[in-house]
Amino acid sequence: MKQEIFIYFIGTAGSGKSTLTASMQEWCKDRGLDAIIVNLDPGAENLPYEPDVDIRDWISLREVMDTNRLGPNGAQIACADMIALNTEDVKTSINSFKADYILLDTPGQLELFVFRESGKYTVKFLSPEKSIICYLLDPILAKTASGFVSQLLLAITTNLRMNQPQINILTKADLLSKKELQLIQRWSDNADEIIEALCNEEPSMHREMSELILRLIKDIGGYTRLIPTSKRNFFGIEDIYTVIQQQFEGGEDLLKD
Ligand SMILES: Nc1nc2c(ncn2[C@@H]2O[C@H](COP(=O)(O)OP(=O)(O)O)[C@@H](O)[C@H]2O)c(=O)[nH]1
Ligand SMILES: [Mg+2]
Repeated sequence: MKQEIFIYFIGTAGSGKSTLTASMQEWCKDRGLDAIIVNLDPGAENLPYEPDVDIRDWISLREVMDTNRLGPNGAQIACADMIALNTEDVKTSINSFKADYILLDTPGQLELFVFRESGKYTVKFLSPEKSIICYLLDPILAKTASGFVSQLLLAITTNLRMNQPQINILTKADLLSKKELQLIQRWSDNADEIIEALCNEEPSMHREMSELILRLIKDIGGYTRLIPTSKRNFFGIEDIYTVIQQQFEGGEDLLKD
């Protein structure tokens, strides 16, 4: 019996979605795990992998621009909405592979998938029970306390919109010094530290306001330890795999055979 776990990679533009999708498939293949990649970005260019299922087979950004006389931004939005119109075909194509893990790379701009109805609809339609979101935090945007907190708020917004189990991941760990990585991990562990850091960074910010924001994050459950990853040496991929297995405990761990 195939597990058919749907794993979505979501994050701001350039956060490393396509790269992590590619690394995860390679990591799975090296261990004999059956993972396919679905590209859900109609505007994707130069992907670092060969998609098994590709939304660009049904939707062409260039065609939408030409036919509707839209600029690239308008066309991206139209294309994102069109994903929902093609879910039936995408599902049929995915099912034909009978894979255990379906890795889905989402559109470059997070808002195209998270804020519009089409993304939510697609996730529900493809697999209402066995979907998990990997939310990617870009360390370049998370080095300062206020940057880190705004990234966490985006992660929560994604959780609120998609309403699926979610893992928060800190990508590109190789771009951080050991000290910077430890600091971000401490922030993700300890609300008091981040409040302190916020107040030091922005003395004009009311302590009360930062405490309220942090309490909101904590209460909603977005305050979980981040999993750091890097495209170098598959760093962190095993940790992601372990959390996914724990999430769907009913499924057997295919590595334990
Ligand atoms: N140093 C480093 N660069 C990375 C890593 N992951 C992604 N990148 C780079 O970040 C840029 C954006 O990555 P991409 O996967 O296209 O991001 P996407 O827009 O979220 O799909 C590319 O130049 C990648 O090579 C990483 O772990 N380490
Ligand atoms: Mg991408």
